[in-house]
Amino acid sequence: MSEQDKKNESNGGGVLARRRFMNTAALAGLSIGAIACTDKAASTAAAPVASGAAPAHSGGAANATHLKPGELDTYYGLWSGGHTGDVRVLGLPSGREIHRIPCFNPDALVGWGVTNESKKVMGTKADGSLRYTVADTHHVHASYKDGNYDGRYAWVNDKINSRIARIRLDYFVCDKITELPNVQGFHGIFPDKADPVDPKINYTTRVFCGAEFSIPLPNAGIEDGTKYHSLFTCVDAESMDVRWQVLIDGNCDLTATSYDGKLAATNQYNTEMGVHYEDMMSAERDACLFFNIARIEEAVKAGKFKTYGDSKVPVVDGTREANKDAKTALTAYVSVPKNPHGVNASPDGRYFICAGKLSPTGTVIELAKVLDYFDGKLDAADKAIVAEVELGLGPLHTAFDGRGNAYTTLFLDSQVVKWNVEAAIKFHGGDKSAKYVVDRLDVQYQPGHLNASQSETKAADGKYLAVGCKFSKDRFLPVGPLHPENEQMIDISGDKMVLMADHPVRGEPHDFIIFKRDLLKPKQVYNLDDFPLAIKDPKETGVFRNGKKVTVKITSQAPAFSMREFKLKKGDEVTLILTNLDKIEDLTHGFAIPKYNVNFIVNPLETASVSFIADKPGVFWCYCTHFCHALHLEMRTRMIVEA
Ligand code: CUK
Ligand code: CUA
Ligand code: CA
Repeated sequence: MSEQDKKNESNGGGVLARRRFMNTAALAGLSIGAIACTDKAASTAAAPVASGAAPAHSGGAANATHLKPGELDTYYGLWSGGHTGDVRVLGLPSGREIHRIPCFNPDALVGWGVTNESKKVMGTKADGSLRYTVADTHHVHASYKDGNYDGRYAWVNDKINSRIARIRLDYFVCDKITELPNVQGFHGIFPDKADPVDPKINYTTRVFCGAEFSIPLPNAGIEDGTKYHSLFTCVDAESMDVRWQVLIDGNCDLTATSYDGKLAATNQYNTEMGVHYEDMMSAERDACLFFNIARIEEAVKAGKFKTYGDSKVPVVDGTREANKDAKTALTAYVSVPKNPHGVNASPDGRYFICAGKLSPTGTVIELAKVLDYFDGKLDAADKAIVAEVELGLGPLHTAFDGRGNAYTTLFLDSQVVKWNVEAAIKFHGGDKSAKYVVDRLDVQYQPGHLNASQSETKAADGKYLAVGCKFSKDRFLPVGPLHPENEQMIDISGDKMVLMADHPVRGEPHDFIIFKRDLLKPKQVYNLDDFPLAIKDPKETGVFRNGKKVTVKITSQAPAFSMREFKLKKGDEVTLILTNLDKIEDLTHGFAIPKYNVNFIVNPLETASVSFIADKPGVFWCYCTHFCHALHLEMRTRMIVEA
């Protein structure tokens, strides 16, 4: 621990002299300076390695991420894939990447964006080509039942094109994508955990989506930013249709939901409605904006909404002006310090925590008091704040261990700070002897998200903490200008945090969740009936012609396709359907057509199809691209296109 850290601890962690935050004018320079400052980073690099090598409380912690060959991990991690538009599946504590689930972007391994089925999920233009091929995923969250993950679905956002993708966790595939209307910069995402009205519905039925950027509505080219608006969106968890939206003041960044289903919230860093960054940080405080879900749904039912442009989605009014009367308000704006980044729900169900980012503070909001406000029992929503304590520089995201402690990343300090929520509330209440900072750990470097095992569930178990460090600098072999990010695994089972491992990861993962492996029961073989186009018997295969429209039906069973050759005529409009009749686990085949830009796989008992114009005459060896058998190279069929 550095001298300064000792000093901080000795004064209860409340006064962070070195970290005392700068005034507005210095801020832009500070954050850029801190990012570029390799000196500071290098000088702190040695400490955690030493402490990680000799963990005080458990001799094996440093090796706890190492699994012997053949050993399985005990936790799943679902990681946002960042710009690759997919969701990465990790095993933890090893940090091994097991799978990638393509969602928003094409994927060459499985043929995502190549097959008709995946293109239908992704969305196409009139000419059949993909509507979008870039994405920026940040946040992955999964469906709940009784306050824990139920293994049905996970959702991930695409910030660039404002899309939400759903993943079926039985097959680990994306099955639906919805583009949100009326918004830009869809960022925060969180499923609800119960119904606000019906106690029998103790599972996820809605997913809330916050839009970060404000735009004119309708989106005409207007320069005056004071005319822009942001919307908070509710998507139906089953149909993936957009149920409703709320017009708000300010912006939506991240999203959190309460365990009773009554409240959702988003942190706002731009209550100023600035269009340039200095305007966005001009106010000393912004807000955590709460949504009263039951009242919003009542308002929608009662027809108190409008619509914008082509969208039929009902939009209710959640602006400050329209929600002054707490007893009827749909929204409550709780003032929190400067440009907060992140809002997280504590596993005991009592608090939402916002991190200050441009203020060195964490703010604890008591949900019972927010409900009191909506009942008209509290005159100002701001009174729901039960703690606002200094944590360190650049606090971003918070995770929980289920033992009353919160873990917050400090972007500028390159640290994780462990703090006790009840002690922070006491300290805030005037008991200056309450030491709420429990521990600090240097991480490498500039951490964004962190999450603990089961953190955002009632079953938070406080074993592992993963930290997504945005900069890796000197932690890996140099590979040119683009550095990987550094995902670090920390043992949080003791009082002191112990750094266990570094893992390089391709940018930009942002957020992730970690949960016990027995919460999922994935299937490893498909069911033929899952696919309307399935070819159930090799005898049904052949070339079926209807004028220029041709359907090719083919099956695969190692080491052969059901047809050794098939004939087409130049100009045919072809749909090729392939069913893999192998029903053995792990027996996947591929199907590539040279010069036709086709490659996709079919897993056991899966059916997939592709459509193309047979515009090039010749012989084309369609071959299996997935190593399946000793005769894998021999597994081919000839596509003969006659001129
Ligand atoms: S934002 Cu990325 S580090 Cu999308 Cu959750 Cu904070
Ligand atoms: Cu079938 Cu390789
Ligand atoms: Ca601001």
